[in-house]
Amino acid sequence: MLASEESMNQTEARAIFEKFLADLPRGKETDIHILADADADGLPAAALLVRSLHAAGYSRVTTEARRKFENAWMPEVHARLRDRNPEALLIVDLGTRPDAILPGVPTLLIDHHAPFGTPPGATLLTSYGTEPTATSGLLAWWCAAAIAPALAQDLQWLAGISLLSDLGDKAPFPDLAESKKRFGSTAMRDLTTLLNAPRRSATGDATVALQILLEGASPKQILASDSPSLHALKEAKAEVGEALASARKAPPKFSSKWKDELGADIVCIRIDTPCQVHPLVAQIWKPRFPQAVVFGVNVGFRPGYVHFAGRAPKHVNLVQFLRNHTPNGADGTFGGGHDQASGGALPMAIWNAFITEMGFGPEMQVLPRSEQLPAPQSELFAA
Ligand SMILES: [Mn+2]
Repeated sequence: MLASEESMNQTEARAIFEKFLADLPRGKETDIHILADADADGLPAAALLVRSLHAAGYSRVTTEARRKFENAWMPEVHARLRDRNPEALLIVDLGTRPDAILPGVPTLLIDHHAPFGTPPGATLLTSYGTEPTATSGLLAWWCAAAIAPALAQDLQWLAGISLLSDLGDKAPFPDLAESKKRFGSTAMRDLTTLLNAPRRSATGDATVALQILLEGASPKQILASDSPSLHALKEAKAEVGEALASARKAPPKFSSKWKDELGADIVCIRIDTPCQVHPLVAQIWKPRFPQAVVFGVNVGFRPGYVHFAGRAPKHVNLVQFLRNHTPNGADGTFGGGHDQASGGALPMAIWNAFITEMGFGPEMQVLPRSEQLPAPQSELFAA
């Protein structure tokens, strides 16, 4: 939709959003459903959209967070969405692909990831290809400001959290510094960490995190609330912390096979946990191998699958490399994300072929659980 030399700015974003709303089949009575990513960018984006739409008089707006393993192009997800019988759909921070979601239902995708295409008939509001690249939360804040400006001012912290979560403390948007000043940088950071915990936990259910953002007045108010929801976030954070502590002990393995094409060595760290800590593992090891592509490889995240998350140095385009090497049988998420932060999920057999192709040996092969050899006996009991 946008040529790369154009820049997605607030004016364009609000024009796209206002046009989408103006075309809704039943105006402010339209049943609108929002499916958002479960992280601290997608969740604030969903909260901003719901709260501003309500404030603007759209009374029939609901939202949910993506569940573990889900994306917006799975038949199970489509079936669940269809059950709600929405008259309009917003798909937020979940990437964009050329395949239909709910055919015939007006759909707006708000996103900033490397696109694969746009579903037929859908509207795409993306900041991808513009520098700096606005997060989904910031795009949603621009949309909110178009229809409920006073509320958007009060909720600027939601945009700030999305910037902190996706782009870090140095995100080149004035909204971050401004919201830190208004709402407290420590409170914003602490809340960001808590919001990101449930989707990384073994259940991956971020419903509570979303609920908190649909109701909360500010980060400080939320953190002081002592509510069961806040305790649930703290428990998730402790669970993820434990999983990460053991995952970070795994040793790195190396391959130089694709150095010419990729411009970097590949480093794999293999872990085995139901928690979504493989992206964190890649991030933790990245400073140790600043010139390499680092993959956090999780063989225990989803039964029968291997999930991996890569982090690449600035001169490497990991999206392009992965799309060039997408194995047959991969789903449409392989090589999504950002140029320096991409990955995928593969059924075990396909993973084994893929990682051999990447130049790794038996240390990265996986076997179905039932075929795994018993653990070697300890020295003590050896004959
Ligand atoms: Mn995002």
